[in-house]
Amino acid sequence: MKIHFLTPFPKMVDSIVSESILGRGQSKGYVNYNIHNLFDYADEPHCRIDDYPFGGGSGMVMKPEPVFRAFEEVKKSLDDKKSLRVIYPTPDGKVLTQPLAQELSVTDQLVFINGHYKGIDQRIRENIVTDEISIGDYVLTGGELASAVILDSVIRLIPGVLNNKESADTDSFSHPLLDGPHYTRPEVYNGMETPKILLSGHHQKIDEWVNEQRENKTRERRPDLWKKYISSKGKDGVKNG
Ligand code: 6GU
Repeated sequence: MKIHFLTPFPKMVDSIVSESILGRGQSKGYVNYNIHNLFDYADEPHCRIDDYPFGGGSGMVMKPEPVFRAFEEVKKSLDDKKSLRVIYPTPDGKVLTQPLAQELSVTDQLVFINGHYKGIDQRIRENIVTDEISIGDYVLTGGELASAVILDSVIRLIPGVLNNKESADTDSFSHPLLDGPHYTRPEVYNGMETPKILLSGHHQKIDEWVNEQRENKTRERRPDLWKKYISSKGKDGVKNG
């Protein structure tokens, strides 16, 4: 997978993609990151990438020229026979979900456009961007951290990036219930015990216990997921569909 970032903060993006699983994805050869500094595509002598909004209002808007020019440069290295998604992280986008991460993880080429200030000129959104994605209902100052969240959710799904022990297929959200509790050695730590059932060796009983824990947690914390779960199971008298 080839990944490009257009950003006013290239060092921030570099530090994110160089470490951890994202960095490993590149060193193992599954992905390739290319970071483009938007200031390199701004007009001399002031090299401004933002300006006041037409029509007034607070906050600055990112100018179209640096982004269109940087995208033209990126296009030279894109393969138009391969799939491409151009992502603009924004709080007014559609919310990132596991199915969307899965969809993006099978794309050959991704471009992230990182906005700042009040946002980016609408013409960029209409002519370059294919996916406007939010990572939740709260506000961040810039797109870099949101891009990192989206990217992390995508890269870990590429086969080979995670090893078996980190495997993605038992995650919450690849399952209709939230994940349950986990314990490891020591069996008792400072008087805090591991539930006896987990040490019993009765696999069926353990599965039942874990499922009950997951159901309780989901019912308490995520009524939205719980509702979907019971209706798909026809539980509590609620029928399918
Ligand atoms: Cl994707 N970007 C910014 N700047 N803020 C956000 C967001 C994205 N998602 C939630 N808040």
